[in-house]
Amino acid sequence: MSANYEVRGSVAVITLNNPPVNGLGHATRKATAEGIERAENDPAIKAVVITGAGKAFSGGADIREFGSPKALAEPNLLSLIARVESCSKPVVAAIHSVCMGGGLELALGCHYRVAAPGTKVALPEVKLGLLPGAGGTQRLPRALGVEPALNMIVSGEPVNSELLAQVPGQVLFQKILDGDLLDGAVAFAMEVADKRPLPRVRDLKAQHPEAQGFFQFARNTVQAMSKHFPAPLQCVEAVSAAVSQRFEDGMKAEREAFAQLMLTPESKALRHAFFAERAAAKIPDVPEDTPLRAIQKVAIIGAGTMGGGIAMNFLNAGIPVTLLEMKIEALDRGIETIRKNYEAQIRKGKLKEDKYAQRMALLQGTLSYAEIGDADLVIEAVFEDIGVKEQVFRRLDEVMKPGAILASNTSTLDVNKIASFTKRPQDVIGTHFFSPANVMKLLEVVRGAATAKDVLATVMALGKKIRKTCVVSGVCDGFIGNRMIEQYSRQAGFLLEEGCTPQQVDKAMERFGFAMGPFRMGDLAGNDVGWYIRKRRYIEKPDLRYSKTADLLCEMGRYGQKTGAGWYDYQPGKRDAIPSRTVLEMIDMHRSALGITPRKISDEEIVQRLVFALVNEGARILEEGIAMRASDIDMVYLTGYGFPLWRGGPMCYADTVGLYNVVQTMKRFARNPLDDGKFWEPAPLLARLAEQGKGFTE
Ligand code: T1G
Repeated sequence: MSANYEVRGSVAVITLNNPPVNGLGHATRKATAEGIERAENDPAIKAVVITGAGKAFSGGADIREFGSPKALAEPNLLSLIARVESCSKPVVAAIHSVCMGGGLELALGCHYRVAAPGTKVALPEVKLGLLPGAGGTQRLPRALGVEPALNMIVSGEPVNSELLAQVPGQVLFQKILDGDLLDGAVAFAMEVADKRPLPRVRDLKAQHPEAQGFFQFARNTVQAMSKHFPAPLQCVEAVSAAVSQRFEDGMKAEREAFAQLMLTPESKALRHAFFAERAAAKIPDVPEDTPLRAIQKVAIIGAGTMGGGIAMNFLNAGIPVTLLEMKIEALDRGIETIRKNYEAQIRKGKLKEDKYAQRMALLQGTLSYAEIGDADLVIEAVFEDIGVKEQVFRRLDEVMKPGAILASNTSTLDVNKIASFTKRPQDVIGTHFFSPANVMKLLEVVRGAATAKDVLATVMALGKKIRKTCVVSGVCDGFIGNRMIEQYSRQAGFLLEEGCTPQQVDKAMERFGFAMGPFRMGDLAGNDVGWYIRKRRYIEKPDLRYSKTADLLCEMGRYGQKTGAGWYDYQPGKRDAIPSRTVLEMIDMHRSALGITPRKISDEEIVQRLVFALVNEGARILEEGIAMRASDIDMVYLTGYGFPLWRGGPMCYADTVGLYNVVQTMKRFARNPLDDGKFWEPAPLLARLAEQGKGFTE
């Protein structure tokens, strides 16, 4: 698939045609350049229109070509755009739906641009750790103005074509065309067919009245963002070159910056994350055209924090929800919490009153199972105890209509066991939401041994509809995320015993890029959650060593923010974590009881012990088939646990470090006299890949 050529009267129409989003791959670039050549050499042709087939004008350079010779094969994007711009006949870009990255840069090389209303326009390269590398940083400031152009380039966010067309002095869009875009574009092309000289964006001046001050302000603004990856600052410098240098020199500066950024680990990680998110939606043994079950009504059992948050996801997507509780006080409290959440969003200007009313109108409460029998999907969000789950699922099996999907929000329990409480295990699945459920993007979709393929496909599609990143997990204790975080938490506890303070560990992890270190995270989620799981673990796996510090903390009633004290102290009603003398004394006493003399531990060791603990358990999860691919594990950590996006997730990060180096470092940790000699045993898959010099995500 590449680009089609047709003639309408005296206008040649070149249609980019590379599904799904007309990525400007080599074949497409070549066919487009040939189309320009053909139109230029045909005396009957007076003008050219370039448009896109299907759902986009173009999603930009074909990122699947990145790193392959195809990306630079002539005509590369730069030479194609130069060819369009040098055409002796007017070239009009007819833009609809999506026009991004290299797609917009191609349009900027055209002499004119017309767009359909609602077209989303963006230069999102910065989100891939890059900058626009085909003239975007030089042409957009000339076409749109320096400030709006820089905002678009540094944010990477899409903007509506109508909005851009209103920018004073802009020449990005000559027309916003209602009706048939191609007809309108051909008519416009005929209108300008004889106009000369042909307007080239590159001939314009990019100007800003106080350029020096403006760019210094811009550098300061992006400084924080650029702390972890260089792209945002490079974007500012490239746009600054558009103002201070000749076009050719600015293009050269852009090209050099692009080439450098392409090689950075951060850009590789961000591109990995981009594809990882899309790969996670694919289930090898479930065809993409699997018929889905209709989900018109959802019921949720339990109106607590999780149940209420889960309900909001469906209300936000316009799906009616019935919330079921056992007692009216709990039900009222649950509905009131949802109301308060929405009202807070209204106060922050994130939600309009009419939308709030629409959503609340879709919510019903009930105390009776009889009233939820007609729901297409029911999600249980009750106490994390298998006995309670059994009662609920036996009841659901009695009342739910045939074909209803029965989902559990369990965070660790055995979904197969839960399915066995029903006569319809094929309709049972796990939907593990992360707290706060209406905010966190991650949804672990837990596939039971009996879960039907259409049930899995339906829940995955529904998850996308409620704007979640769905990752399929097999059944094991903790699924993917919590199973790995348990090893991460074990190491965090050992670090305390060996000499660290909670704040030292948290700061090290936050400097690495985590949204929150393990101890602040525990105080937020509730330290009693882990305590409950460890009590179960001590019985199930008595030989598994844990630091006692977390238990001692809970025995002091320090569950975290919800009790006003945890690993840290908190002022009443505040969330600022204050280092706690009480906790430090507890840790000191515990070290003395163990006969441990605390030692100085580097940030590097802290990060390696916590992240490699994740990696090693992730390798086991991969090997057991609990996760379908390493990049799925990365998606879990990027969207559910605050792992830094520009490091691509734990498995991608391990590849960046090199698995050989990871294993060697683990062997060094295993020599720690305080280590139990088992923790750092490399997972067989990790050891094998390291031996072979391979990575998880290649
Ligand atoms: N190249 C190749 N494939 C792409 C693609 C691209 N640019 N964008 C999306 N896809 C694939 C995606 O992997 C998925 O494939 C399918 O299209 C649907 O995607 C020189 C160098 C365009 C807004 O960063 O933001 O130009 O999984 O599920 O929700 O300066 O895709 O189905 O096989 O996201 O409708 C800059 C990235 C490139 C745009 C459509 N462009 N894409 O969203 O569908 S760098 C981008 C998006 C560049 C130049 C530089 C979105 C979308 P599959 P989807 P969607």
